[in-house]
Amino acid sequence: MMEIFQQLFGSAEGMRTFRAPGRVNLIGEHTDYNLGFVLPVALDLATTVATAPSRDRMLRIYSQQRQEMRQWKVEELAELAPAHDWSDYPAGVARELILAGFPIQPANLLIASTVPEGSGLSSSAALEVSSALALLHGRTLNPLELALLCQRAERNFVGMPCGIMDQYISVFGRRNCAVEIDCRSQGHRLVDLPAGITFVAVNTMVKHALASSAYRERVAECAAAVAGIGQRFRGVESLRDVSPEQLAAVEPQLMETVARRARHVVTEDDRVGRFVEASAAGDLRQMGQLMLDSHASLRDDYEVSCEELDFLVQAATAIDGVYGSRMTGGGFGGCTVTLLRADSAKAFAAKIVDAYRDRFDVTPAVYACQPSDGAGAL
Ligand code: GAF
Repeated sequence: MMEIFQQLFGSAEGMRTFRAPGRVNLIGEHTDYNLGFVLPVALDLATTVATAPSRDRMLRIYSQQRQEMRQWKVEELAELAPAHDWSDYPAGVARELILAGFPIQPANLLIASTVPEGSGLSSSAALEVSSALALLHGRTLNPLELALLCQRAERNFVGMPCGIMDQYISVFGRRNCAVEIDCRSQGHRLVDLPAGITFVAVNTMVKHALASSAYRERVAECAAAVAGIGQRFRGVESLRDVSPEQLAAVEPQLMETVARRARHVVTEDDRVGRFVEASAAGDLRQMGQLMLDSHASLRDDYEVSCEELDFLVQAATAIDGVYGSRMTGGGFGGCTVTLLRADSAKAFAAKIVDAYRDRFDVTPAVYACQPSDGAGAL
C-alpha cells in the first residue's frame, strides 16, 4: 500500500494504516433495528485505509477498487451533500466526526478492500469503521462511540436506516468467537463455537435493486407492528418487548403482512438465544435446524429472500457434512451462511459451486468464515 500511496500522493511520510473487517451473521436477521439479538462473527475479509497528513487544506480519498479519487477542502466537509456513491461512506463519517467535535485534519487516504461489495458481508460498515479510524488522525474514541458514530453516518448521510449490528461487529469482533449483541443495551458476550465445525459463506453474486427500498419498508412495517401491539400491551416500545403469546393475542387485529413481519422478528430473537445454548451444548443438529428455521422465516414471513438464496440453502442441505444453512445479511441477494463439519468444507465448496453453476450459469464465490478480530491499527 505504501508504494501505491507514494505514487498517488507523492509522499507516504507519516503513513498509518487501519483495518476494519466485514462480517457474517450466523443468526438473528433483521432483529437489530428492533432492538433484539444478533450473532455475527467478524471475518478476515476487511477494508484497509492508509492515511498520511497532506500539506494543503484538502482531504483526498482514493478508492483502489473503483480507481476513483474524491477531494474536498476540509472546511467544506460539514456542509457536504451526498454524492450517492461509495464516497458517501467516508464523507458521512467525516461529517459525523465534525459533529462529534473532531475537526477533520487535511489528509490523504487510500482505501483497499477484500470485502466483496453488495454481498451481504457488510462492506459498508468495514469502509465506515476503517475510514473513521483513519480520519480520527490519532485521536481516540471509545469503541462503542466509534460503532455508533459510523451507524449515524450511514443513517444520516447515506440515508439507510440500518441497525447497529454491522458497525458493532466490525469494531468488537474477536478471533475464534461469535459475538452475541444485545442491540438494546448495546452490550455483548463472546460465544465459543463447538470444535470440528466451520461456517462457509456462498455468494449468489446477485444484488436485487429492491434491497434498500424493501429494507425501509420492513423498518416501517415493524414500527406499525409496535404501534398496533402497544395499543393492547403497555410497555411495548419495540418488537424486542413482545412475547410470542402477546403476538398471538393481537395478531387478528394487525394487518396480515404486519403480523407476519412481527412473527419473524419475535421468533428470530428467540432462535438467537436457543442457538447460543445449542452451541454451548455442542448440539450441532439443533444449531443447524435453527438456521434452517431462520431461513424459512425470512423467506415466508419477512419476505427478504430470493430464488438464488433459496436454491443455495436447499442445495447445501443435500451435501454431506452440512448441519444447516440460511441467508445472511439484509437479503434480496448476497450470501448464504452454512454450518458444516470442518473436514467437509473443501468438498462442500466444490459441490455447491457445481450445483449453482448448473442452475444459474453463474459461478458463486465461496468464503471460509474464520472468526477474526475487530478493527484497529495495523
Ligand atoms: C443490513 C443492516 F445494515 C443491518 O443493520 C441489519 O439490519 C441487517 O441488514 C439484517 O439483519 O446488513
